[in-house]
Amino acid sequence: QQSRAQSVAVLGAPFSRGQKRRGLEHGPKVIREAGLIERLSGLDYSVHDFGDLNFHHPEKDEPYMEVNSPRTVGAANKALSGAVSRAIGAGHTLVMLGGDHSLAIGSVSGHAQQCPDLCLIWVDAHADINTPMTSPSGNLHGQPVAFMLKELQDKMPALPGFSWLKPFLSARDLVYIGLRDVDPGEYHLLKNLGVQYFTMRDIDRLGIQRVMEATFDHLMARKQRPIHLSFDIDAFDPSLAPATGTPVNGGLTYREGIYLTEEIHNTGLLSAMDLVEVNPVLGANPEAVDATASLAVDVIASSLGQTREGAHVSIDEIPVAK
Ligand code: 4U7
Ligand code: MN
Ligand code: MN
Ligand code: MN
Repeated sequence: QQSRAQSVAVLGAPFSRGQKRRGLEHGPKVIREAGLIERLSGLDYSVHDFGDLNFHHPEKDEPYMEVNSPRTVGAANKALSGAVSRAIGAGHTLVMLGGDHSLAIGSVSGHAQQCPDLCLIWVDAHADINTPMTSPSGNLHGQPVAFMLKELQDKMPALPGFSWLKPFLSARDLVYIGLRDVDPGEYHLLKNLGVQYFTMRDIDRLGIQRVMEATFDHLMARKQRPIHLSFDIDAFDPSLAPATGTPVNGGLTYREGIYLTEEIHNTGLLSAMDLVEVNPVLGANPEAVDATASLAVDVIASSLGQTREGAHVSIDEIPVAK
């Protein structure tokens, strides 16, 4: 029997300025409408829905070097970081609903404030480790990991909006799963820093089960520690998660994604998670949006203990026939 935190905090972050398309700000709404709160309540948690953060956007936010909206993204993440830190400090397991993936800066840093020894599992088609100088797009949702890593401190310019943030994570405390679209600068960083990563090719070769074993062996080699799961819905194959901004063919199957999250739950160490990059505006039709949002709910529920076996809620005995 795994120990289970009794309370889950759900926090929406309706924010999309880490990239250029609109629609990601509606992510929290469509994930809730797909039944998230009911599903988590059915898992025997007390669910605290903290609602959606209210982000204030500065009026003028000129690009800094090639980076778009630095002040807006920096301020949103500062607010998110504080909210996440408070929720985790109050004893909740935190679920952050994005929004674009730049929000992981605030979410993981707020978590790290309460749990300095956390480790990070990043499930994504992309590595999101561009620095402002390597970024091909200038979009901050492709850069959040670079802001976290201590090893990259001297590679990061002082971006307006980010003076509140100090790098807090070591490269050895991070594992990627699902990569299949990595930029040249990112590949260089992954290799140079010796980051542990499993591409879709590695999943083809090893199978998701051995990938998960290797992930936990790497992260928990010395001791057990709290897990932050940052889940970008574009890790899934676009046939399953079409409503997202940067789809890449050849992604996770439904069963690989669910197995991955079941294994994370089974560690008993999940302390916070992000579910990001669900963009209802980019679905070709309502069915595509519903499929993507309901997949997001499945991922969250499975991370928090929903099982295919059916054992997530225990009953005392079967009623006797009358
Ligand atoms: B996401 C990209 F260049 N690497 O930096 C970039 F390919 O949060 C894409 O993973 C980033 O969805 C994708 O802009 C960010 C690009
Ligand atoms: Mn991605
Ligand atoms: Mn991402
Ligand atoms: Mn994306």
